Amino acid sequence: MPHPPRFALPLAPLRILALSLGLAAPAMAQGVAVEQPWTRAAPQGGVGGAFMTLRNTGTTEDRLLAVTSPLAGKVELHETRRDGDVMRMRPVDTIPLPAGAAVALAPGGLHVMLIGLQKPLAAGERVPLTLRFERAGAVTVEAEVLAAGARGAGHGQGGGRH
Ligand SMILES: [Cu+2]
Repeated sequence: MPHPPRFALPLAPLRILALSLGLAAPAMAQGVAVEQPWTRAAPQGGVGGAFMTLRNTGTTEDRLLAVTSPLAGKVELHETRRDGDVMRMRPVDTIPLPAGAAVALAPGGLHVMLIGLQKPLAAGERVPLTLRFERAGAVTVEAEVLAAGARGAGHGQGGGRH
């Protein structure tokens, strides 16, 4: 005889709670937190920016040295600079994280550039990113894929998850 439905019902809220906790908890290692990583839907072989906030909660300066992803052939650290009327991206060697600072990687500014995507990125998927810091070491996070053209991972964006 099958279980009455009332035994199955509590599982759904629990699963939603677990998903929410997974989204809210920043990945952290020795004083560096990686908060709200996100990227955008993009075609296979394409490029895409990945964005997040890097928070140095320690008392010593750290630096983001490099990022890798199993879904990108190459990953670079980029800054965006105004050049006359045009915004241009160019690679930077590292991204400094002063003690106590929160550094925003955001559209129009510093960002992680995913180059040569191994597969299409669809909204709702997750992209593993491993960030390597000079002091904090490696931190792996999963960037949430938002819709193409999304401007941020804040409230009210990302297609109804919140
Ligand atoms: Cu770029």
